[in-house]
Amino acid sequence: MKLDKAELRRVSLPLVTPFRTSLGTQHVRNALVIRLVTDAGEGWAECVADDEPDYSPEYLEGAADVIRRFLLPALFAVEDLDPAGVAVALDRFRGHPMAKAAVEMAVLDAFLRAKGVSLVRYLGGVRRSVAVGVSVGITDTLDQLLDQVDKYLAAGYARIKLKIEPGWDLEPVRVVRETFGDIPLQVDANAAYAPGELRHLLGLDDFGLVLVEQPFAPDDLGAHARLAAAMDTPICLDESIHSAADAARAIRADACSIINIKPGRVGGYLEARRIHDVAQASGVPVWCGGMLETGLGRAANLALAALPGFTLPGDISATARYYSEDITVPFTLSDGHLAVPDTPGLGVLPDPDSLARLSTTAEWIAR
Ligand code: OSB
Ligand code: MG
Repeated sequence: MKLDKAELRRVSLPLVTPFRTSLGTQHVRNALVIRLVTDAGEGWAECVADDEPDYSPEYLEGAADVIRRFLLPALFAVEDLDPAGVAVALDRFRGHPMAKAAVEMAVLDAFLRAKGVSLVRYLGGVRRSVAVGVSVGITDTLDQLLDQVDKYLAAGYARIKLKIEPGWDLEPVRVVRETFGDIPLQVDANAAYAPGELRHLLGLDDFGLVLVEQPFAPDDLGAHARLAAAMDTPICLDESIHSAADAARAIRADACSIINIKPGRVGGYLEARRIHDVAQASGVPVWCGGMLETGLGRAANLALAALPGFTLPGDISATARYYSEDITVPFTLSDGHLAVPDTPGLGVLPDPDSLARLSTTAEWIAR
């Protein structure tokens, strides 16, 4: 396969509910959509880098720049491009996993579409639908939190994740647990705690949580290992894991017993699968995290979550939880599950009208 040109497009999708985490509050999802034109057909992808470098060092305009300036030119130079060749061609550039993941995803889509193979089949998925959860942001009041959780449980979500931060942790968890009883419940701190707050976090052990996600700084495996040794609730890492090698190190250090896999954070779906494999070999359950994806990323995440080691519900909610209009057809919840797309490539395409309506800029980059 040979790459001819690429379109980089910014889309802007208003969120139906503002999403507040320990990192900040988001009202709109601005995303980068990539369309590759190859001699075998087109491929689509989105880059999950956000407006600001807070969750990770990457941000949307930086990702657009590195894609335009370095990643696409390196791929234009490859004579016979295939999905595994993307990481090889981009290996000399350090960092930028979300930007690399996006171009790899577009190559995967073009390649698999041309071959008539679905992403779920290519990755080795074993499920036709996957149980999914919902990530509930920090709210101004406990009543607002209970209203949101109530609505999501009524919709059928298979588990609830509460965003926490210092000052919004034990009390909201206690109230949700007391109000809704024995539901699958977990929390995510997005690295908001200092190592000295370990004893305070042990208070979460009273609530029978599925897991505590990323309480401490991404580079502090030691603090996570100390908490894991002291706590009954399993520790899950998100921001700390950038590769299969990181996953192996974290497992060996007893810093986590569960891993959140986000393809963007780890440089793509192929590295995501390697993390799945490493975790599975160690008996560590994994689940698919979310970055408020458009329908393109949602489709691909569903394919990943169909792999056998994804035994916990992911942050892959129905479209209506995020957006009133998406660039693809909406994904709808059925009995707490989303169907895994099984047509060639990602299994979805942007709707031209929605894409045009939601786009703010578009540029072509030629070889
Ligand atoms: O830590 O999981 C996270 C969104 C942006 C950045 C980080 C995170 C999240 C989410 C969103 O929790 C989950 C979703 O897409 O539904
Ligand atoms: Mg997280």
